[in-house]
Amino acid sequence: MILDKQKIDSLNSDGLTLHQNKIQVLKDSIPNFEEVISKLVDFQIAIPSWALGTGGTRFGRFAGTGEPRNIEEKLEDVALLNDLTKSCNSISLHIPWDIPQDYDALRAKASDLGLHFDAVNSNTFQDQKGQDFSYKFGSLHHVNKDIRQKAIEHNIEVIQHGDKLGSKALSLWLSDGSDFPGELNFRGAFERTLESLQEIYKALPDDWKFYIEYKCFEPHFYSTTIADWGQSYLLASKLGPKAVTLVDLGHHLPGANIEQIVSLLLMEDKLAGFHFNDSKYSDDDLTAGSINPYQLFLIFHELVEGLDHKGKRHATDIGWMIDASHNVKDPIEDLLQSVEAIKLAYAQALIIDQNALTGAQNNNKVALAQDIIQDAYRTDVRPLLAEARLRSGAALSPIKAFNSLDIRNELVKERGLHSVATGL
Ligand SMILES: [Mn+2]
Repeated sequence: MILDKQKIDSLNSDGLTLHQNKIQVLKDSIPNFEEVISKLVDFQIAIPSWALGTGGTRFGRFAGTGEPRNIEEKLEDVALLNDLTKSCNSISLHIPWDIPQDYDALRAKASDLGLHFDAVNSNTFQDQKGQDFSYKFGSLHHVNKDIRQKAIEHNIEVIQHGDKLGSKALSLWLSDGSDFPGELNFRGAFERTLESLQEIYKALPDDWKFYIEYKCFEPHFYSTTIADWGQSYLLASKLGPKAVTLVDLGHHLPGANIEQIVSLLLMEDKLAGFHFNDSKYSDDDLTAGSINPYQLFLIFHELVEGLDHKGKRHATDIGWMIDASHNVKDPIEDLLQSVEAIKLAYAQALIIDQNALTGAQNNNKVALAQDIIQDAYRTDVRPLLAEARLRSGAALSPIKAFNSLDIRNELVKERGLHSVATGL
């Protein structure tokens, strides 16, 4: 399904007067208004192929309708999201779920839809049908060299798929770990993992990055071989400059100060980027900003300050991606909410009075420092996002447009009620 631009324009004209009234107030009060709008226009968030279908839990999955049946339809869903927001112009593929048949045709289709390919993801956290070996006791850290070799080869194959599509990063989340004390020699597991990663690193093209994700627990319950940012950072440091640490917001123990982690990784040029989601208890994979939007804002505050300090480009020098699972929402609506929440946090961070904040910090004015950042957080910046969308030809209100254009029903007409997206 391709969205008719005229329909979006006509919906936008209905809400234009109200929008113009709201934006005027912000124009008068934000000194760097035009700069903020242009940064919001540039800022794009990658959509993972696995988020386009309904997710589930280990207890079950309640299927959605009209889900994308193949990689081409996944691209079309991302294009829909992008036409509504002009904020997500790339897709992140997961191998082996998304193995392309014809690379040139897929690249051409993506380019026709105004999309490109973000990081490619490998998968050694489950066994595939017909596989004559098992990752039950791990992959890159496995005690058996032959199984480690299979996992290394899989990652190299993922690089090759990505290279043919124009991706520039391999994203690795290793589920390897142990469930019971005594099961695993931690040092041995770490050393074997490093050795395996070194083999994969050698296969990376020169202009690629190697994103190393960490996670504190799950699927294993006693230990994870890359459990926290320290362990990921240690591996990334030993591997070399292409290897960097990926922060998935749901992969921390409760109460972790993620914004501080982000600040220090950025300082060391070791921050790969993000998997955005939100959580109440652990790795809940909920819509970004749905539980703790203030934390998201504090993370963006460190990002904006740290990227500016380094002279880096906000939009392109870090990998921005959503990693969520929607068990009860329409995946497209959920992704629209995530994109909105991420960009709201970014916009709030962009309007912080940095000079005033530095002054307050240097004079130990604690209450003033808090007031300065909360003044930005409590500003309603939704019209800034709407203005950025309007200027890019997207919808003033993407979720309203999704519903009034009856997009899910149109997709059901094309794909059927019972189509199921691969990957979940
Ligand atoms: Mn993730």
